[in-house]
Formats: sequence, structure tokens, C-alpha cells
Amino acid sequence: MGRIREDQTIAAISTPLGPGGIGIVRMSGPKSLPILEKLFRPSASSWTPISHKLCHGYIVSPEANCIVDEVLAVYMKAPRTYTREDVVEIQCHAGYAVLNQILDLCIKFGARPAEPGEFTRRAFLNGRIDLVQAEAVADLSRAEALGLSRISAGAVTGRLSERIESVRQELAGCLAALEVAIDYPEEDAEIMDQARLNEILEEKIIRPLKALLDAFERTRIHRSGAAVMIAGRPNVGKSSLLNTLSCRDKAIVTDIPGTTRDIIEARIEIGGVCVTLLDTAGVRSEPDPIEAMGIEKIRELAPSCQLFLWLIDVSSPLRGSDRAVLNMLASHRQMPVIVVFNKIDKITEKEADTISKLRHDLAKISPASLDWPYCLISAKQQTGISRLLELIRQNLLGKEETLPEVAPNTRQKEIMEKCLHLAEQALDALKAGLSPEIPALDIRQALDYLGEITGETATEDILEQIFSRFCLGK
Ligand SMILES: Nc1nc2c(ncn2[C@@H]2O[C@H](COP(=O)(O)OP(=O)(O)OP(=O)(O)O)[C@@H](O)[C@H]2O)c(=O)[nH]1
Ligand SMILES: [Mg+2]
Repeated sequence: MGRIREDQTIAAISTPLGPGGIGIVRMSGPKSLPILEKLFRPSASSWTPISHKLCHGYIVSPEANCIVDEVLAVYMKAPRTYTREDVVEIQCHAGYAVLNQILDLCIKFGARPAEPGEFTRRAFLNGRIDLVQAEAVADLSRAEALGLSRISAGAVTGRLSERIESVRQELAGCLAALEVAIDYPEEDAEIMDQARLNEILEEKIIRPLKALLDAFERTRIHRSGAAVMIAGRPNVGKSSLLNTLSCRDKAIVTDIPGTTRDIIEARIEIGGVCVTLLDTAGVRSEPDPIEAMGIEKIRELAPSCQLFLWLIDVSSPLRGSDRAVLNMLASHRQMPVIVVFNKIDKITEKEADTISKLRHDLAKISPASLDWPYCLISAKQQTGISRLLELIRQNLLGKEETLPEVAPNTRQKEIMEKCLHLAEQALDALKAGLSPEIPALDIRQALDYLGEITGETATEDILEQIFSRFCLGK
């Protein structure tokens, strides 16, 4: 994206394309209102646009002399707008043809198509939001699960920026004190209260940075999501479980062993985390050539999964193919496993006896299996599912129930790590009684880094990278 010419008016479709209830075309820039006046015919006989007030009417195509759609239009006068420029939004029906005709009309009358993220970029350049808030806008627009949306909402409202600003101010204070000490070396001892500086570095800079880095770790899975693989010998009910967990009829289920060959994915939310479930081909010791290809796919994907659900059919004894599954799991030794005993609706004798016998047999193949959590379900009759979901949640999130109030994203975290390192280095230098130039150098550098987070010292390259990730129309 080249440099933004503030005099240009930009337009874009701001809602996803595809059939839907409402679609929005948005414009920002000085010509927004004049353009609206050319294509909008209000339903009331007279109309004076009032800022921030919705108005009912029609979009008309002067060329074709026809009505394009019945709409609600709103004009928002600068600076109380998303971009701090004049903004117009036209709410129409969401059909692709309607949205495109309205966008074309906006462009015909003087707007140009917006580039991805350009509205938010203008909001940033016009000082309405900082870079941390802009990045959170992108995350919020994309968040599929509750966790990421909560963290991003905290950042959009500026709470993360406040924490960073507070660290920045403390760093600036330390730097000022050190600079005085550099300028008046002979009065060093009186001017620079060394103990106070150490305390500020420790308590107001290092500690909050560590807390933010810790919050990043605790929310990592909310950002990246998790992949959970359902594995087991043929016909144990893997596809049935995928369908039950995703509440959809996604995978084919039959009583013929070897039904699933490819990997089938379904996305669900567990504990606020976006989880990709992977239904796989049944593993057996002597697979046919197509099954062998399916098993190869499992091997390829397994290392990128966070958790295995190992399905066991309780209505029949363990077989050689269960051992083949175990061998496959064993090759990813660090990977956590939950043993899922399926088809409990088919048990005729005492449930507890059957399970303890099966666990005993499993332990003979692998003593480690006794440490794995297990649960009893019927994928077909949908019983025991909430317990299984709870086990998955615990496994992915640990005991943690609450999300941190704010957390940095990966880019911000990497910069914070550098700042932390510099602050610790400065503290060591102060404690070692080195001359104040040395810690001052570190602190100045840390300040520059923090500016990259909020955008004050971000280069064009960094901005380009961030805004190009945005959706069109945002
Ligand atoms: N009674 C009972 N039958 C089940 C249960 N879960 C699955 N089944 C049946 O078991 C058979 C196999 O189910 P699938 O879900 O296709 O099993 P799979 O593990 O995906 O099988 P492959 O794809 O061949 O490896 C079907 O007839 C299902 O209806 C259950 O909890 N109880
Ligand atoms: Mg299957």
C-alpha cells in the first residue's frame, strides 16, 4: 500500500460476500457525503443529512434509471467516526449483485476501492487508535472462539495499550534520571537515587513485562487453536464421535470396517478455544493399500496435534489392531492421550467390570496407559459427552478457569521479550555500579522497541505487514 492520500475517499464492501441478511458498503473521506447524495433517494420528501442518524431510502442507478435496493444509510461527520474522517455506511440486502452495484456507484461518483485494512489504517494514522488496538481489530474480526474474542476486546478498548504506556512512562522516567546523572557526574550520588531506580526497574518495568509475557503463554492456545486427533482401530466409532461432537453429519458412518480413508476435519469450540477435530482412518496391523495411505496421513499430521483421543470399542476384546494404534501413539510419546471407551450402550454385564478388565489388558500392552485419563461414552446415543469435553478442556487449558485481562499477540510478545532483556541488563549494570551511560543505552533501546508495539516508532514495513493481514472493508 502506498502512502495514503488523505484527500481520497475510499469505498469497500465491509461484510462477507455471500447470501445473508444485511450487507454494508462503507466509504471514508471528504467526498463520502457528496457521493451519497448522488446515489441515495430518501423515502421522506425532504432530507437534510443529520450526522449519526440512520435514514431510510433507496439507492438509485442514474444511468440505468432504476432502483438498486431499499437501504438504510448513515452519514457520520468527522471526527466522531471510525477513521476520524467523514464516513458513510449503506446497509443494503446482502446479495453479491446488490453490494457490487452500490460499490460500483460509489466508485463511479468519485471514491476509489479501499485496500485491505485501509479504514483501520486511517484510524491509526489519524490517531484514533494505536497499533495495538489496530491489531486487535484484525483479531476480533477473525476470532472464531470466545477466548480470542475476549482477549482482543480487551486490547481494542485500549487496556493493553495502557499497560504498555505505563511501562513506557517508567522507562522514560528512568532514562531522564540517568541522563541527569550523565550530565552532572560529580553530583551523581545526590541526583540519582540508585535504590529508587532499581526498585522502579524491578517493580514497574520488569514485573509488568513478565506478567504480560506470562499472559501470552496462558493465552497461546486461544490464539493458535488446538488440533485433536481421534484415533483407533477400524469401526470403533471415530466418525460417529466426530459427528456427535460437531453436532453435524460430517463423516460417513457405516458398520463396514475401513469406511474412513481421508482425514475429516470439524471445528468446534471447547473452553473458549477453537479446536479442530480430526477423524482418521482406522489403524490396523495389516492394512490394505488404501488404508495404508490413510495411516500415512495420520503419521504426517500427528506431530502437529495437541491431543489424541484413543477410541476403544468396549463391546469387543482388544485386538492386534489396537496394539497397532498404540504403537503409532507411542511414536509421539510426548503427546497427551485420553482413552475413550465407546459403545457403552452395548455392555450387558457390569460396566465397571468391563472397563477394569479392558484397562488391565491395555496396561499389559502399555503400562503408561494407566496414567492416561479415560472416560466412557456412547457416540451413537450421545452419552458421556460432557465428561469427555471436560477432559479435553482440562487437557488443553490445565486447571486454569479464567483468562488474563489483557495479553499481547506474538509480534508484541517478541518485542516485549527484547525490552525485558534490556531492562534486566540495565538493572544488572546499575547494581554493578557501572557508569550511567551503560544502563541509559539499554533503556533508550527498550523505549524504541516499545514504540514499535504501539506504533510510535513503527516503520512503514511493519505497518505494511500488519495492515495487509486485514480483511477487505475493515
Ligand atoms: N451401539 C453403538 N454403536 C456405535 C457407537 N458408535 C459407533 N457405533 C457404530 O459402529 C459402527 C462404526 O462406526 P463409525 O463411526 O463408522 O466407526 P469408525 O471408527 O469411524 O470406522 P472406520 O471409519 O471404518 O475406521 C457404525 O455402525 C456405528 O453406528 C456407539 O456408541 N454405540
Ligand atoms: Mg470412520
